Amino acid sequence: MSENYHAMWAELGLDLDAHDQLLQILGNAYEQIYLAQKDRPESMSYFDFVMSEVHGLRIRELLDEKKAGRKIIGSYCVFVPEEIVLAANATLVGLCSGADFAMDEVEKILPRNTCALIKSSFGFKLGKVCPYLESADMIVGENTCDGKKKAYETLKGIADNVYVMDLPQVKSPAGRDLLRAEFYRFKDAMEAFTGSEITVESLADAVGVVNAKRQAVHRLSLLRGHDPAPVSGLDALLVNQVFFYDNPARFTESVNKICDELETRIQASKGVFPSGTPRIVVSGCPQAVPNWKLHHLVETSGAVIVGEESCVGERGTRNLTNAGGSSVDDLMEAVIDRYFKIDCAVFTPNPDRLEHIEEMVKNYNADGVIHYGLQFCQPYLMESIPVEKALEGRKIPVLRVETDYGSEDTGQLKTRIEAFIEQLR
Ligand code: BJ8
Repeated sequence: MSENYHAMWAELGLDLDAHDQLLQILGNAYEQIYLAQKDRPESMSYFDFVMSEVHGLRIRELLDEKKAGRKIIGSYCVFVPEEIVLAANATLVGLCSGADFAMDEVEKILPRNTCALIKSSFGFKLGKVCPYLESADMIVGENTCDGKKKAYETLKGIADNVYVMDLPQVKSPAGRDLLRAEFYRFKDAMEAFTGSEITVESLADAVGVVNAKRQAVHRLSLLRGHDPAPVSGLDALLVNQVFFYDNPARFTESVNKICDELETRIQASKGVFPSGTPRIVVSGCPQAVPNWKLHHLVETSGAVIVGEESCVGERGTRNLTNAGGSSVDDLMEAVIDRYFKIDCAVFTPNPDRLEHIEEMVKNYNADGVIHYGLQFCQPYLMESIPVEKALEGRKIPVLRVETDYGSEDTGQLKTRIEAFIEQLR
């Protein structure tokens, strides 16, 4: 980190010793996993910088925004509409949930058999080590899986200003009506909270900003379809992770810059792995920073990851919002349409997800799929069985992996992943 941020972190109420320890672990992991990669695109240096300052400079920027009167809104799910947040003159940030922290404390208030992502979000709060959470003026929870739903009830007891959004579980007209009602309720809540009315101009601008960000990520996704792969899955995963933290306009510009460089690489047939390296699509639970475990294991075992069917990946970014509306209501309908297409496993039934996995396999020339399920995540673990059967029926090899954020199972996982990659050769 280029400067000392201790005073800022202390003011946010972080536990400085614990936070220093966390940054040390994060820094070491980044060095061993990211910086050890060969032939990375030069423009990834921006993302290296972002990561080195993820709890420093970016937090200072958010605090400066707060001083200037802007509200910071934290979330744990891609269902929270960034367009509405931006249009109300606020900033949306993803909250820390990708590493185990303060687990002893967490297990006093959550059952042991809760998924790592939920436990992690509580660990960052109880351990006082997430500056995003401590900077947030409002935390938006969403009623998706049962674990999150019940966890937000508990979160209200340990964090201020938790707002819970209800969400449908069925893609029916009634389900869409519920999403509409909840997005309008959220719009009203944001306007009241920020004191800024959402106008046609502010909403249209916000739709444009978020669409541009998603378009840049789509551009990157398509470039990953080339053989040899011009960028590693690890680096592409990082871009998808930073999507949730960075200033949107700067992020878009930086992703487009990488894409320019990758296009030059593709013309020169330059890749990060040799042509013919087995290509894998990962599908399943989201992987938040610093959860790089699966990608690291796969890419140090002789394969390359060419796409993530995940909320930190295409499920979160794939559809754009129709920006053509000429009233707030038109634009709100377009936003609702866009979010109603998210094929999270909490929906029942959820056939679109299977179609999307197949489409990704085809578009990115993948040889197989690894289904990534976090231990105790019922929606994705349940769905992994029919997904596996359906893909195998279409002759697409699948490996189902169930894991957590710990390192105890890495040896065993690596053996299974290596055997799967052999099968793809
Ligand atoms: S839209 S995937 S970001 S809910 S891993 S907490 S599902 S038990 S994260 Fe998600 Fe929104 Fe859906 Fe996407 Fe529950 Fe499973 Fe834990 Fe999960």
